[in-house]
Amino acid sequence: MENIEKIYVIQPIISENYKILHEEAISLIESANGAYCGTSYQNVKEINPATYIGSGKLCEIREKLDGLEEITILFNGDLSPSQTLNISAALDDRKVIDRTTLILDIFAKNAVSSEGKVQVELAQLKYIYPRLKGKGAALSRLGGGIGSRGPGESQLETDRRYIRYRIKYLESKLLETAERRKLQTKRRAKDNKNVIALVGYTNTGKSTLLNLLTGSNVLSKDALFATLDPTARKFEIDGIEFILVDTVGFLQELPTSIIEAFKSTLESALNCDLALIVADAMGDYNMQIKTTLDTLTELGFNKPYLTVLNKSENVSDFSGYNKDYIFISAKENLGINALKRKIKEKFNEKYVLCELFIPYEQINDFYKINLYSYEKFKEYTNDGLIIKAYILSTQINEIKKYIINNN
Ligand SMILES: Nc1nc2c(ncn2[C@@H]2O[C@H](COP(=O)(O)OP(=O)(O)OP(=O)(O)O)[C@@H](O)[C@H]2O)c(=O)[nH]1
Ligand SMILES: [Mg+2]
Repeated sequence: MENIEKIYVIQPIISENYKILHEEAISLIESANGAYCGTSYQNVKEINPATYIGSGKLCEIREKLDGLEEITILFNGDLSPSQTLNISAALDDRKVIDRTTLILDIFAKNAVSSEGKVQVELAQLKYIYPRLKGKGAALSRLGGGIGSRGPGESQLETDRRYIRYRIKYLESKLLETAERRKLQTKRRAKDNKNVIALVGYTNTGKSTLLNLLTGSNVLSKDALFATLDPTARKFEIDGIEFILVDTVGFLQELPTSIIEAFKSTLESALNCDLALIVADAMGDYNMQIKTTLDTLTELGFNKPYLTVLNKSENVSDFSGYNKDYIFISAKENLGINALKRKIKEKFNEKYVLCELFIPYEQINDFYKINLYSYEKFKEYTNDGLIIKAYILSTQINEIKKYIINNN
């Protein structure tokens, strides 16, 4: 069994949301299989360029931890390479990691697909590269445990030139996959596949919802960043087929190196026809929705979306919420029909339900219609075919002459 690493948190207080950031740090530690063992808070009015927080506070922390062996320090913010080294030196040479390193570590632990692994390795190398300038101490400490897992591990001891080369290589590999993905998206668009993307803050229940809607069994668990690879599954609402895509979740202040690395996977979800932005009704859903929308905007997202508040099984008073939110509980299977109705409403702008009569002489036209319709009902009569189907509204003109009923 893996040795459980004890992690002590230094929480700088810079903005009002430090409490949520701290709670998230504890979840991140658990998601990395570490054991949280305490926190020192520090007000930061001005960042100390050498050590971020003041040296007096570092002395205090050193004394507090005195005699305790094998404790890793998580600085819950972003440190420069020299700050990492200086803090480590001030704390009896303990191992110091920052928030990005911890997040990258979880990504490395959870990456399954080869593309996911490439993306994580790239983000790790890009993060580590400027840090290799430091003293040998930084490198020797990357020997194992949290902050140094993952595909990049064996490369960490080698020189910067190799890492530069490796970054180029991984980037070109990702470009190839991105091209393939573009083709797949084009093909889906050509087949008029309706793609719905599940996006939102991490741990809000996106994968649980995917499992419920599509009868699948993808990994869902109480951990941050359980899902890294996009998963696509089919499901139907009243005979219309949809493809539901589950993706990596977001977190406030997610390092840009990670967003950059996962851009191509996220883009495939962003090429959807509709996005479901999932948030936690019992959590800080305003922050979650804002973080999600901000990240999506950064990625050029401009598709219609519905906001879904999950985990709402215990919500009794809905008056404080925005009236456009759709409340569900993916775990308790509540509100799912209403959600499906809303999804269909969105797509109704795209489809018209029609009844058509096609004489057998023109039966070839039926096969054309088939390409862009969803059939509900079909009957072969003496003179021709009667079908009831959802037809793409953009294609209605082509088959106008066959319509006998249009509602
Ligand atoms: N109480 C409650 N818990 C839920 C509900 N839906 C999901 N969960 C739990 O929330 C946790 C996270 O669920 P996931 O489906 O893995 O969440 P996710 O958004 O896919 O998370 P990541 O992939 O890690 O970003 C799991 O422990 C689920 O069992 C719900 O409706 N109510
Ligand atoms: Mg998930």
